[in-house]
Amino acid sequence: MRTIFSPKHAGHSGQLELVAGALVPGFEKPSRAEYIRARIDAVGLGPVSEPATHDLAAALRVHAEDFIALLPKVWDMWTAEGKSGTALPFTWPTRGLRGDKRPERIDALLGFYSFDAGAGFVPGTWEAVKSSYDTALTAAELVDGGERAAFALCRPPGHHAGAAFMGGYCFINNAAVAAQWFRDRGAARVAVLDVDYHHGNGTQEIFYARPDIAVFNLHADPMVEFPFFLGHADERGTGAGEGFNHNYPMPFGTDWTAWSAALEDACAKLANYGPDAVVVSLGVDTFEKDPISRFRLTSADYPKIGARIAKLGLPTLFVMEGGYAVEEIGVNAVGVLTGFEGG
Ligand code: OKP
Ligand code: ZN
Repeated sequence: MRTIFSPKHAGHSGQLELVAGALVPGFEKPSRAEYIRARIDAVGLGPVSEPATHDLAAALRVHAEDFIALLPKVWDMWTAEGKSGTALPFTWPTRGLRGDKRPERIDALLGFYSFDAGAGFVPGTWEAVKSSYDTALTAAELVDGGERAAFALCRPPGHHAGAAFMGGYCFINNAAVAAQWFRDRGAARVAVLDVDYHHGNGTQEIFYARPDIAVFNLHADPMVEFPFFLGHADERGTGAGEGFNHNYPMPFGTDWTAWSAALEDACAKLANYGPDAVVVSLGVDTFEKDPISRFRLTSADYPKIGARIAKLGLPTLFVMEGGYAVEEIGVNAVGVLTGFEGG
């Protein structure tokens, strides 16, 4: 399997996040991608190449124009106000405030276009976000060109980013961009299978009213886990999209036995849907030693995930999402891919 990877991810580094009452170095750090990159060579997964540069047209198919237009400007607007550190919001237009008035200043705009303070900007953030987007599209082109599968080693991740908001370490929703891109290239139906520990709220929101892109999400129960405000089992889609969104919330402590039963159900429904392509939001923060998560998958389980996905027999794009146990992230993420290839 070919991998697309950009060294530009590394510019998104040193950003701070709020954890348990303190601003601390972000869990979503460059070494994550580097461990995965190294593991690809160690197991001989296949060639690794850099993405081609794309314009933002594919992003605008799933994201609002005003939101995308802001992203390249955030850091300059932040420093123009004399601020430094990590560009983060601190005010949000929640219930009782006005979400219809777009404020002018950057700190307010960051709140206007986000749902948490988890997508902080540093000087290299936009270039990394853009390279992550280019990575997803370039890998999607490989699959569209006839490869059975490809791996988009995206960083930062994307599945929490909605049509007009960022959050949860995510800025552009790479998996959603790729799914829509397959549709625009002629796929009649596309499925997104999100196996990250956290609910992919952004992907769900983007496709919620649509029958042509079905979304399957396996994740920790939002009653007790981030992103908290979406991801329940009764969210099944709306209007023409009703019945095309499938959530599998699971409790803390979920192990392979319970998790794989959910995967089996999702794969059966996915196969029945009959998509022309599958986009896998590949998070490995379901791992037992993940520092911010509470599932109990082991390294031996990841190849089994890949093998089950391979059994679908569909053109498959793997898009990297979460996973924060950095020393094992390569073994686990690449384990899914080698499992897919039957090795
Ligand atoms: C992104 B992805 C840590 C708080 C973590 C954000 C989690 C984002 C996960 N104490 N909050 O889905 O892996
Ligand atoms: Zn996650």
